[in-house]
Amino acid sequence: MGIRENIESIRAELEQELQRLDDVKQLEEARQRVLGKKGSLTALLRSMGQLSPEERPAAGQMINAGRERISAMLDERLTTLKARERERKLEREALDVTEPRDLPRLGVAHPTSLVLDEVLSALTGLGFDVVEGPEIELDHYNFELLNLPKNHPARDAQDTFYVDDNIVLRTHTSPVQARTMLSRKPPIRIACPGRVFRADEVDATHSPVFHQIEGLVIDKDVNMGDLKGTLDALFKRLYGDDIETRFRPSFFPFTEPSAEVDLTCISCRGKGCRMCKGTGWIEVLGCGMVNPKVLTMCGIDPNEYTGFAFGIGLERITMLRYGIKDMRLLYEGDERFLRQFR
Ligand code: 2NL
Repeated sequence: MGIRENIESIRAELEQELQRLDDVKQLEEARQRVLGKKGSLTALLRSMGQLSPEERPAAGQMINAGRERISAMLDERLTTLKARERERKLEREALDVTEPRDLPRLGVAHPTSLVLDEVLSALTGLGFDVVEGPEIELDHYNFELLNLPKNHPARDAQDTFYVDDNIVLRTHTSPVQARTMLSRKPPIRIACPGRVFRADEVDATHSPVFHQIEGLVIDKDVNMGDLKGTLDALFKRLYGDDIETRFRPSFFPFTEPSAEVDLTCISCRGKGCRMCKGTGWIEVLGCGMVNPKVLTMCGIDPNEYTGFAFGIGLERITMLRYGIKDMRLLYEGDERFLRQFR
């Protein structure tokens, strides 16, 4: 058999083999069998030694041309196999990102926060600014400026957490308002939410840490009617247009006159139920006209300006809003309770 036929039969055999084999590894083995050190085409090249010097150049050219054709054929097949392997790998490793999984456990807003947000958005809707201040407060701002002088019973260590002689955990958010009166000029319209502290034992209606929102309005000719109108508007926004407020006389050292405010019972809407003990009314806050002594101490002339203030216990209205019977539920962080407010 001549060299040409020899090359052709190697090529034809390889061509058939390439069609059968279907991975890169097999292809590289086939390449070695033909073009490798001990490959059939390499053997053919070596056998040229037996040819006469005149025959060698033509034979060498033929073998090299054959080598190039075979090499190109191998490379073409290699490209096809690589693409196929890549396709198979992608298929194998495919990940269905739409497959449903268990949902992550999400936290929820605390019911007290939900009510705080509602009240604050109602108050800001009425033109109030939100102002915050320190929880650890000077006696001066917490008591003195609010007409609770030294030896006043509210200052007793039984009711107040003292840090030292002059520093207390604030017992209300009023010191934020006192600071604001000292730093801003009227008109003032502010809502002051925050954490407050009283040395109380824990029970179903008391906690040593609780939350308040106080409101303060100072301007020319502000009167008790403005106070009533503001609170009416606030609670109608919160609970509906059929909700009314009722004032009863009361006493606070920082307001004069002072009132306790009842709200149409939001559980029975005034008809009388267990929650309102059949009266149709529920007590929700205390308020009054800012005591002129307080205005004076806070740098505001009571002959030029008057004002009203009110204080809401946030836990109390949260309990009313959701029918929660025991305040401790609001502090314990029990998921079974909190989940219900999702
Ligand atoms: C309540 C009712 C109240 C105030 C808070 C206040 C603040 C300033 C001046 C005058 Cl700076 N008053 N706040 C007024 C009336 C009632 O809270 O039941 N507190 C425990």
